[in-house]
Amino acid sequence: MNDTITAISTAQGVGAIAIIRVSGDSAIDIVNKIFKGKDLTKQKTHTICYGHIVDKNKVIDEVLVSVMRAPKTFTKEDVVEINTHGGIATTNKVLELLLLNGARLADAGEFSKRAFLNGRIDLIEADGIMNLIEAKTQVARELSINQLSGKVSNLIINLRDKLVQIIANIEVNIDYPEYEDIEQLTNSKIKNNIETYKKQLIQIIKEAEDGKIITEGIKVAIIGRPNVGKSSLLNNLLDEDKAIVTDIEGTTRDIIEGNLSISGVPLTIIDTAGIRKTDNVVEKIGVDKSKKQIEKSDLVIYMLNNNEKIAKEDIELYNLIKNKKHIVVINKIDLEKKLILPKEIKNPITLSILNNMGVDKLKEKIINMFNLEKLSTSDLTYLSSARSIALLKKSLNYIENAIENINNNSPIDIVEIELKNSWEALGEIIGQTYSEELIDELFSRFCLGK
Ligand SMILES: Nc1nc2c(ncn2[C@@H]2O[C@H](COP(=O)(O)OP(=O)(O)OP(=O)(O)O)[C@@H](O)[C@H]2O)c(=O)[nH]1
Ligand SMILES: [Mg+2]
Repeated sequence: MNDTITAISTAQGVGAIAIIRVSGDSAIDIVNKIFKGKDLTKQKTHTICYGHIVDKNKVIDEVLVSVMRAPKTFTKEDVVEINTHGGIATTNKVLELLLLNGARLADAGEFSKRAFLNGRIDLIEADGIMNLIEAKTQVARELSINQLSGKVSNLIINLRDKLVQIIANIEVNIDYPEYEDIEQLTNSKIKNNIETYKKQLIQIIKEAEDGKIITEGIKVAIIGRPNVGKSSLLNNLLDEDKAIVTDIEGTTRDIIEGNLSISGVPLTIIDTAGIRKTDNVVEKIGVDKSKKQIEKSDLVIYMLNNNEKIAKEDIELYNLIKNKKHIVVINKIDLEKKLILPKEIKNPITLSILNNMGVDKLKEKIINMFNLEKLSTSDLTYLSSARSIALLKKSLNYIENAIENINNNSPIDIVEIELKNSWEALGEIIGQTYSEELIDELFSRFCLGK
């Protein structure tokens, strides 16, 4: 028997109404103890009753109570939702009464965790709930609803199915070599099947990386020496004077962030302190922070000044970013050209932020680099969490091992082990094989009452 949990499911604060959710075997009994109106224990499932929440005989609030009996509920347990008037004092008082009468305060994400453990949702669908709550753009919302509805889970279920067919065929061949009506798999035949399968897996990984961009957005760091115009670019992109711009080198000392959306994809633009050797303690901290931003970002905009000769620091900085996704921009083309671009730095976009020239070209380049135009028009049946992507890649790794074993003419049962490992990694994505800690970890990211 599960204990009965409760939490305030709406955002805490002043509002017209708030919802307090109760789930578990005693949900209806517990609410019935503090409810004055119809006897809730006698109500049919999925009905709403009008009444009052009372503390002994004192009325706490006028409410509507929804009674939903297992199993057709979010958690597959008995669920009661109390619609109270919004406001911190009322909701907290009702919550307190529920706790006094036998409910336990739910952990963050515990309702969703129960939905998962009771087989109502899988882990991709759980991710979908979380992503939907957090979606900031319409594209992210659409992707999340596809995850929530099970459409994305089917991708994995179908992949696993294909793999199981190959595994089953191998097993029959090993265990029943005398069965002649079952196709005898040769190494070359398996190889073809596995190669086709591998292609599909790679495609899903590619799309999942697009999905990650849609839900999490793209982190863009603007990096360059002092005074090249980084803060000017941030302000131009955001269309506001967010960062201080002066002609003094080392103006920006801390990280400044702003958000904008391009083709429905959220971009976080990070303006950093100009990177140079400095003895100033504050500026030095800023420079170190800038270098850390390079690591964290998905895209680096590397900025040079058209009006200055290339410096040793420019080259050092370029070496730091050249293996990351990056765009080279040359700013201040309205001024005399003193910059001679070294051969290794290629395809620059030229800008004069002061005259608002070239920024559109930069945006276009970002759209092309991340395929943003295509993303917002595709059917958005993508995985998107870093966890799923890591597991897809793990699964792909095993497939690659299997192909290598086939090429080396290893015994077929060695190949089969790799295929089974690959199948298990896919199972972890939907939560078919999971450990208790992982589940706790995953659901603790949820907000309270979800
Ligand atoms: N002529 C010209 N000046 C520019 C242009 N863009 C920026 N500036 C000027 O260059 C100076 C430095 O600009 P910032 O945006 O503060 O440069 P920064 O890279 O953020 O500098 P730090 O914060 O010190 O690293 C300011 O005086 C800007 O007005 C441009 O396209 N042309
Ligand atoms: Mg600056």
